[in-house]
Amino acid sequence: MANSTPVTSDQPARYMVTSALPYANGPIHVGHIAGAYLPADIYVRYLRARQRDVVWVCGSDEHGAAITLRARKEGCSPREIVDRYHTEMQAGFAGLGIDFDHYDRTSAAHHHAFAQDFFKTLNEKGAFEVETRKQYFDEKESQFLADRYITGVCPKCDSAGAYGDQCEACGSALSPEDLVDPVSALSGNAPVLRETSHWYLPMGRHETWLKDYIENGALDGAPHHDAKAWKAHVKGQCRSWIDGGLHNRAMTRDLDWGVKVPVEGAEGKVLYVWLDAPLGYITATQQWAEKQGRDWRPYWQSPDTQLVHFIGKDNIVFHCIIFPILLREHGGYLLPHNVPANEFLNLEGDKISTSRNWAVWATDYINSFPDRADELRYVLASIMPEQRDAEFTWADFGARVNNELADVLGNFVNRVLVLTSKYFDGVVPAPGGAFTPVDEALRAHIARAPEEVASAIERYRFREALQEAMGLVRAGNKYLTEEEPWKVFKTDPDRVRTILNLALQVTANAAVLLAPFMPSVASKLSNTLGTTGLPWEATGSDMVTENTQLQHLPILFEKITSEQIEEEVAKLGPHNKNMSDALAK
Ligand code: B3M
Ligand code: ZN
Repeated sequence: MANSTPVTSDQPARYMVTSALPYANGPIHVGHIAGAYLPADIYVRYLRARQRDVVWVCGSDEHGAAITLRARKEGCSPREIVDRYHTEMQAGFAGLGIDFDHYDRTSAAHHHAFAQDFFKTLNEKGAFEVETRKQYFDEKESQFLADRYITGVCPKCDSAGAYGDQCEACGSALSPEDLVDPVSALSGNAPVLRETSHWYLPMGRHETWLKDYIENGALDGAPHHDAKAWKAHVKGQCRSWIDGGLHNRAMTRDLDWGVKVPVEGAEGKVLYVWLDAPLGYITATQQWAEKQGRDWRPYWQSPDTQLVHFIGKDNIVFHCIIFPILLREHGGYLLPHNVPANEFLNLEGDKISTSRNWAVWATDYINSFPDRADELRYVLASIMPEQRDAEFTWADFGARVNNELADVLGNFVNRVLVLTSKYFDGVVPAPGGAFTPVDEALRAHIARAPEEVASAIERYRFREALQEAMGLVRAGNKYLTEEEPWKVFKTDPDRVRTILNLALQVTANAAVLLAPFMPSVASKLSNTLGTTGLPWEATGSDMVTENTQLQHLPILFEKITSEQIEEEVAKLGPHNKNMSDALAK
């Protein structure tokens, strides 16, 4: 971002923020949003509001078996699949106000070139060991089976349908040979073993520094990041993966869709998608820099940059172990300072599933509730699976919109504006006398709220941050109800001037504190109060200027009806022809 505030000693000079590159093999749903995108959007909007130097990139992950399998099912090319979903996913993000600085795609030529160059450097530096091993092979399809081409029972949690590279049920990263009763996802047959050569990453070489990096936040004996700031479940998953043995992991695949391996003897092979995709963060930053006429290097290579990856729990070891190994082996790159992975969001008592159409699709929500992205953002932030899995239900969505947004925030703002209009023609009154202890208590709440929200956001505790911001609104609501300006006006209009001035100050402060969560609602409020553009640093005290003419504000939140809830629940499941057909082909 442009000019940032002066950097204090405990602040990084700049932030490099990424969100997991979604596979371009299906639309975006609320599980994606609550996992890796909304938390990052809240974090980055907050940093922008504080005028920090931050870049946030993402992009479509367009290689990997999931895409080629879908292309095969639909009888089309992988290119057609990725083009469709690259466009559709961006529409879903945009519709929910997910505002990346740049959204790229890994099928782009610039990404292939960079990834190939990165691989060549690793290979020249001896980062790999070429091994010939027996690998599962589908004789009917005459194709080797890796990653999602092979499924079986997860050895860690006994779930069926685990993939060759990870189990979506428990998030464990696997290898095909780990699977119990493996089956080819292509022919359904039991695979045979056949020899093939690949470039393996000998991860065991890196165990010592990795343990220090993850457990102590240290690199080469020097402090790197605050290990205590990493989520316990993230460190826990890394610990068990390391303790389970850091086996050599193939970084190439026998496939034709992907980044071609750029070395002799690798004909017919492509880069493993989990080598290629994380490099997409760097190539997306390069594209951003090119668009902006900026230099990308400080964001990935300067030690005074804070590198943060927002992901779901099934991507933890790829971001905390494999990608750091690759970056360190290559040399010259930062390693992540935090990877605040979220857990999973479940839906109406079941796991979200694209193939079973058990999902709330971003574009569907936008069509059903136009211009109401902020309500979904509010509810997802309120239930965000930060430390454990969470549950989205349409009944809870309706209850939170009605009882929290409409009845607390909407009601408070409406009363303040209606009363100011009724008693002072919509012009902001100056306080009409000395503050009472109750007034001072509210002013103290206004003063401490920004730091409470900021501290929670900077610790990636977005639910807590939202509660603190809404706590200020609740305090304003309570103040208005207890001070009863409508009863006092006849006898003491000056008292009402004070009450409404303070209530307006609460509204203006809440607008800024809520902006990372509900950007559209926040800008409507600021516009009404004449406080548009005031930065985060303006919060904590008076923001609304007396004698300002307040602008009209329509009702902020229409109530959600039980019919609407029933209609949305009825959409779930494979029976919903239009969506499930599109997805389950
Ligand atoms: N495409 C997302 C997933 O596992 C995966 C993330 C890549 S981030 C570099 O669903
Ligand atoms: Zn499992």
